[in-house]
Amino acid sequence: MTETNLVETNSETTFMGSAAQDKAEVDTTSSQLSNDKLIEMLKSMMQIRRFEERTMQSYMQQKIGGFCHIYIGQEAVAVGSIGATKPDDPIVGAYRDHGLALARGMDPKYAMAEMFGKITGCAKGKGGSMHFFDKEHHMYGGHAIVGGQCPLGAGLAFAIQYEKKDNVVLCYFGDGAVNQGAFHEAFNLASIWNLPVIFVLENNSYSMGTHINRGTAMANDLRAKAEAYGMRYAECDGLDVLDVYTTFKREIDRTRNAANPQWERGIIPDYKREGAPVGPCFMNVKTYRYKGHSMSDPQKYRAKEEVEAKQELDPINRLVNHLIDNNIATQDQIDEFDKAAKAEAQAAVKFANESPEMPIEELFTDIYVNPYGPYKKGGLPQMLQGKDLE
Ligand SMILES: Cc1ncc(C[n+]2csc(CCOP(=O)(O)OP(=O)(O)O)c2C)c(N)n1
Repeated sequence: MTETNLVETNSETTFMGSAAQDKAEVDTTSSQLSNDKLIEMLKSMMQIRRFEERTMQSYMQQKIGGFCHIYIGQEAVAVGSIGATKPDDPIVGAYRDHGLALARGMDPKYAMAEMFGKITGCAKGKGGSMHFFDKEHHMYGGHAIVGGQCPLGAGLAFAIQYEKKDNVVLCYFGDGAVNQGAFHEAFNLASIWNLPVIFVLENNSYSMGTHINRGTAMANDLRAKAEAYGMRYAECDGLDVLDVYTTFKREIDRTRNAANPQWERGIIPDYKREGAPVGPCFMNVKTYRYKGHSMSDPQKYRAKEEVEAKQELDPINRLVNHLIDNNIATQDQIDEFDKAAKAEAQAAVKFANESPEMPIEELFTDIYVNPYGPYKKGGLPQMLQGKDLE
């Protein structure tokens, strides 16, 4: 592995109340969330933040190999959007997938073990950071090919429509993906078939090191990309979990309701008729990642001041302020939640450390090998039978 590690791992956020964070406010006007739900969302964001800090530390200690993309800064996107789904609504995403998996309910132990390459990992340690998968929680993978998950999202939605279920798919991708062919093909099919899918752009402004304005035509008007396919478009503030939640709740409900009657009638809908709700939606969520593209990113493409300014709007601090200002939780309670999140992340590392390595035989399971393919005459080469490795 040739990656250089330039990310600081010792700097830790403290989650403070409003006195320390004047700028951090959340828009609560449209939110009708119960106090329990708000606290649940805070705990979920804290869980991701503390998990990711431990992930960075473990990476620096070389417990984790390969590429590793950290979700810090984007917690409100996963928590707000997934918080608005039914537990069996499928989700699928890109390689920046830790936050999505945790928000969907994956046990952090299995997530950490996956990155440590251990058999107890969510994909038996074979996928690593970029390929979390959790069928039980309807998390259909992190996918490393930029935009590759867009057709998968459309496919999952097609299956829902075909089986006349009332689920909605959330398909996540970064701003780099909007320039991929797969994105456009998926948009086209989703639109003409009125598929129940929300395409979620986690718009953190940067691809690896390229600002969206340098790499994407019409970057300031992404609505055009939805309009080109006759698709509904919506936006929300990805640093404000309540805005994310309420916007997603509205659009998920629209998608769910739009798809059902057409199944009943068994017809392809004339979804472009005026006022008609349409199934698929393109959701532009404006967010920010505080860390580099991956653990090996020296971040020379953006100013420190820019990152610091965004950190003033930290999504976790904003919700903390809201809870304290509205007497929903005290600072002491918040400290306790945070302590629990830290302990859980630490326990995940311990579990991953102590888990057994993947047995060598596992290298030959869960893969597709065609024994009648190029090896027809001589049978499988020894390597593929595992003999070279005995
Ligand atoms: C088809 C393809 N091309 C190039 C790459 C290399 N690559 C990995 S991540 C990335 C940038 C993607 O950025 P974005 O979609 O904005 O996601 P973010 O990392 O910001 O979440 C690139 C070009 C790839 N994985 N797949």
